[in-house]
Amino acid sequence: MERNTCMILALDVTEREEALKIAENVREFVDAIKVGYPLILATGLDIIRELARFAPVIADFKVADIPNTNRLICEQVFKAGADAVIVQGFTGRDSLDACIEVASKYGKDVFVVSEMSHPGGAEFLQSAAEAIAKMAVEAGAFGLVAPATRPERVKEIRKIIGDRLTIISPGVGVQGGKASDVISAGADWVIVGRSIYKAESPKEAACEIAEEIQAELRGK
Ligand code: NUP
Repeated sequence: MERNTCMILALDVTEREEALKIAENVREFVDAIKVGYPLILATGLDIIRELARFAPVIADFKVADIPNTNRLICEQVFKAGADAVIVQGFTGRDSLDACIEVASKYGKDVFVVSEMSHPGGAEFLQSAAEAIAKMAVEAGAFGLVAPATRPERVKEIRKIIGDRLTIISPGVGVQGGKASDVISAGADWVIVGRSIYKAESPKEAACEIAEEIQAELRGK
């Protein structure tokens, strides 16, 4: 995944046509498109290949099962044409290893959730975030998912992992996070969903956030 705009579109719409139209409209402002259960359950796994025409696709399945089941899930995801998969870290090293093993076979990437961006993400998961981040480094993951709603936590996580992993950060816009803040805290990419796909003009909304990120990067 090339780092140009530093933005990933979270495409949580449930209509195929709408998904393709938004992806085409905003492609110049995003480095990847993240899809998850809403779109895939509504339209089928083939949507991954259709969207891959516009940008690399990250499959956000937050895979969280025993190693064998994780392996089976990741096989399906990469066979369907995804460039990366998002998995949970709390299930432990063996479960993560299974995902990384499959990803390596396909030459693809694994992102591990270290801490979630919603208020409940601080309830149980936050206390394990540092340990999950360390495990992700040791296991050879490509990156972490860390919350744009808590830039101070992204900073902490960045200190732990150094430059060994990339950080993709959801929670910008509707959840309250600000793109420039979390980029300045150490995230490599922001993930933006509703602020783009629900906007009157998704293209203008994406352009605005992309400009905010570029201004922040220039100021560094
Ligand atoms: O901690 C997380 N928070 C989060 O919002 C991990 C995620 N994967 N996400 C996803 O990012 C969430 O499922 C959605 O697809 C996207 C954020 O969307 P939005 O709040 O910008 O609409």
